[in-house]
Amino acid sequence: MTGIFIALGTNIEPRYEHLQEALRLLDHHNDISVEARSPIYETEPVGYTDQAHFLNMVVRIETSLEPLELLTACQGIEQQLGRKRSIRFGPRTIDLDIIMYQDAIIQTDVLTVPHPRMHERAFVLVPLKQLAPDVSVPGLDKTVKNLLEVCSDHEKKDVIRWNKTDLADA
Ligand code: A4P
Ligand code: MG
Repeated sequence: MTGIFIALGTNIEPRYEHLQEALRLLDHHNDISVEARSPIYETEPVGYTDQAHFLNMVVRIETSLEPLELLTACQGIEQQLGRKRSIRFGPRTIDLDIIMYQDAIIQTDVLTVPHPRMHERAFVLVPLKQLAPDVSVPGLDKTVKNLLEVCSDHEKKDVIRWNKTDLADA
C-alpha cells in the first residue's frame, strides 16, 4: 500500500501557525485523519524565486474521500486560511498539494496525481523520505529514496531542518 500524502507549504508569516492551523483543520475534518507528520523544513523558494523562504512538510493521512473530494477539502482549508491566488508559484499562506493517493494515477484538468513536480522537488522529497523512503511512486516506479538520490545537491542544500525554537531568531 502506497499511502495518501499531502505536502504543505507556507511563506507568509506567521508560517508556523499557518502549518499548525492547516494540520488542525485537516485532522478535524470528519473524513480525514492525520496519521504521521514529517519534520518541518525551511526551504529556498523554487520557481518564482523573488519571495520569502518557505516552511514545508509532508503528512500521511487516512481518508474515505475520493481524490477529487480530497482536493476540494484541501482547497477549502486553503480558503479558510485566507489563501489568495495571484502569482503562480508565488507567496501563499498555505498550499496543500496531494502528492500521492495510494497507487492512483490521475490526470484530469483539475487534478494530477502523483503531483507532477514532486519527483524533482527536494522540498517535497526530503520530508516525504522521512515518512516513506521505500514507497514506489506510481507511474515513475522509483522509490522516494531513489528520486532524492538523483536530485541535485544544490536543491538538497536548500532544504534545512527547522525547529520551533528558530522562531526566536525571526
Ligand atoms: N492541481 C492539480 N493537481 C493537484 C494536486 N495533486 N494537488 C491543481 C493539488 N492541486 C492540484 O494550484 C493550481 C491548481 O493545481 C489547482 O487549482 C488544482 O486544481 P494552486 O495551489 O492554486 O496554485 P499553485 O500552488 O501556485 O500552483 P501549483 O501548480 O500547485 O504550484 P506548485 O507546483 O505547488 O508550486 N518553493 C518552495 N521552497 N516550497 C514550496 O512549497 N511551492 C510552490 C508552488 C513554488 N515554489 C515553492 C513551493
Ligand atoms: Mg498547489
